[in-house]
Amino acid sequence: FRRLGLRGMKQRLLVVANRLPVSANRRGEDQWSLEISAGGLVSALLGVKDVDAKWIGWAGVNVPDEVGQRALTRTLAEKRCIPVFLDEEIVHQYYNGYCNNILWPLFHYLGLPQEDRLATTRNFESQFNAYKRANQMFADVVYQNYQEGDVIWCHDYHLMFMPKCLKDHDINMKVGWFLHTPFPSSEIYRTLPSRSELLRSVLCADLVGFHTYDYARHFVSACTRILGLEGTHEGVEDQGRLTRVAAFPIGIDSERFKRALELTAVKRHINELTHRFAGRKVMLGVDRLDMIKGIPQKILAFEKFLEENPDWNDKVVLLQIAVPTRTDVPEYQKLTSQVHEIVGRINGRFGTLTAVPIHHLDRSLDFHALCALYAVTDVALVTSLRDGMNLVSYEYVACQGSRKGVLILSEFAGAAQSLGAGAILVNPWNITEVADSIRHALTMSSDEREKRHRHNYPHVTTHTAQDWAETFVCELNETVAEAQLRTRH
Ligand code: ADQ
Repeated sequence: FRRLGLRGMKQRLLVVANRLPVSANRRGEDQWSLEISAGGLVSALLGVKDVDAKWIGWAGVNVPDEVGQRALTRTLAEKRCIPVFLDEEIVHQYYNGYCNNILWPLFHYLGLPQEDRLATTRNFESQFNAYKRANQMFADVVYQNYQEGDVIWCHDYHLMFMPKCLKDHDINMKVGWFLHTPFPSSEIYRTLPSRSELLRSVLCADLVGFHTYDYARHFVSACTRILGLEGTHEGVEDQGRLTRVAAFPIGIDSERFKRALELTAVKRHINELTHRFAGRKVMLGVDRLDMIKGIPQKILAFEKFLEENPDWNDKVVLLQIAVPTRTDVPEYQKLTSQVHEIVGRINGRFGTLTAVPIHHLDRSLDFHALCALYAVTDVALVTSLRDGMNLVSYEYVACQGSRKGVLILSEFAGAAQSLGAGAILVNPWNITEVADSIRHALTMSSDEREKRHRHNYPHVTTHTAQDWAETFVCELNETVAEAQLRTRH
């Protein structure tokens, strides 16, 4: 039944996420151009085929005028996207404030903001109110587009208040909510002032999903400890109503990567890169420039490796591709300068007139360039301090069909649970351990690389994004059907 999935299904799926999978740029009063945006959720859902799905979300721009809003709505409709229009003030309070300044660091174990603690405490209530208002605005757009029987799939920490908004409107809506970040231990979560209200809202969903069993367990224990509810092996029970809670590890569209590697343009790019880095081993990091990705820690570990292994100095290069995000936030600006400073120092220290050990790019790469880079990489370094899953590790493995390169992977990324046996797992805070792992990876025998690859490659190519979405939606349908049966009896 599950494998029947969404194919051929008449049922419509409304995917609701903070951001639409495109960025909109205004070209004239009523002219817009669209660009696919980088990001984990986008990559995952792009891999889902044969689904009658529509996206509802914010297009990432302020459009105060009606002409512009109507034109953008029309342009987005061609991509099956429906915009939610948020003004600058609400974006500031809801998105920059509550989502990115409070929930994001908290869910990644960085705690509530430390600096300017009083200002945060003072602003907290107005930001939480803006968060609820914004969630209500997303829900309003869902009501306008909802048809009976639709499945509504809400995504991520931006929309924790949506299940309540939707069920208050119509208790019969089928509502699922999936979290792309970790759900932290209840000891961390309970510091959040709005902890109970958010949990109660999420529990209004029929199905609540996480990347790993651990995150699901943390969520259930938060409900038990904070709300005093009963956790069962199926989920959380409140006065006879069950909210199903389960793990649905995300995947990628591995075929898309494999196909890209067959293209002439990509093969040419691979040849150019191979030529460019001839005689050196290539190490690669691809991350959004975010504190959770552990980029400074990774570069410091690489420095330690160079320090302790002078014979490798001009035989290895680290390519770090970091796409800037949240560039208007001072902490992110600080992180960018910190990374630049460390890279500059290391290149000054270990570079020669003809080569530097680190190439750092602050930008996004197009898909084909990314595939070519993955293909020529001997060692990928994923050193997130915390990460819901981490799709870069999956993408790297998918492009290693012939090279069988080594993945060094943080034990604090959700991916460690699925790719742990094939990767070298590290504690990213332990720079010595990461430096040792770099040496191990660079000198690994082909037998060992082959063995590790044999573990990870089948996993990445069979647990795809499409499976993930199909499993979630089928489970949601089943959960609702079972609940209806229970109420009838
Ligand atoms: P992200 O934090 O965005 O996603 P990740 O899972 O690594 O992290 O996905 C990033 C995506 O963006 C990948 O598809 C990657 O190829 C792309 N990308 C990153 N840097 C890029 C660059 N410089 N150029 C081009 N493309 C780039 C969130 C969670 C993750 C979770 C995903 C999916 O934080 O933990 O795995 O959602 O649920």
